[in-house]
Amino acid sequence: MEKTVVLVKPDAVQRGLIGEILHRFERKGLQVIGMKMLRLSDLKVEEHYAHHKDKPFFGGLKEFMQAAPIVAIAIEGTDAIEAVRIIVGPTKGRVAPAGSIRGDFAMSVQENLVHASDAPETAAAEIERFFAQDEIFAYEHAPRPWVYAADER
Ligand code: IDP
Ligand code: MG
Repeated sequence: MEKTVVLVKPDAVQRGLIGEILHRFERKGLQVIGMKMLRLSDLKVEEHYAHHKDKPFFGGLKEFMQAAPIVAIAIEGTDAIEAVRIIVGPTKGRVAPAGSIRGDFAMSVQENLVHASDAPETAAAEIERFFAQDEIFAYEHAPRPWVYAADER
């Protein structure tokens, strides 16, 4: 089982898409193991988007990410990092495939509704960044035997 992090970005919160986005992951069979609304501090945005810190768009990206609260969701499942990234779709909303969250609801590169961890190391760092230990819940996911074959769980 892998853990991963989704951030519902300020544009999605403003557009009333929190439920729609959460629903995409729930109905896939992924398990929600943590969820909270928060405002991103300067430190957290700078850490989170450190790979873009020197890009010309960083100032605008930071302002966008702090313009409204976000919702952080921790998700667990087999190969969850890859499964979640496929549901999210590629960065540029207007060319993201229909059926993905960005493909169905986004036109922008920046205002693209969701963040999803891209690798095991970033997923682990992002769980620590956004959740305290007691905000991540280990519990039996009742549908698991109906979602996975025994050798996939
Ligand atoms: P990802 O969210 O699809 O993983 P990254 O390349 O990791 O994409 O970029 C992180 C976020 O930074 C994007 O989701 C988007 O909001 C923003 N971003 C990326 N490239 C650009 C750009 O060229 N202009 C403005 N914002 C960008
Ligand atoms: Mg990324």
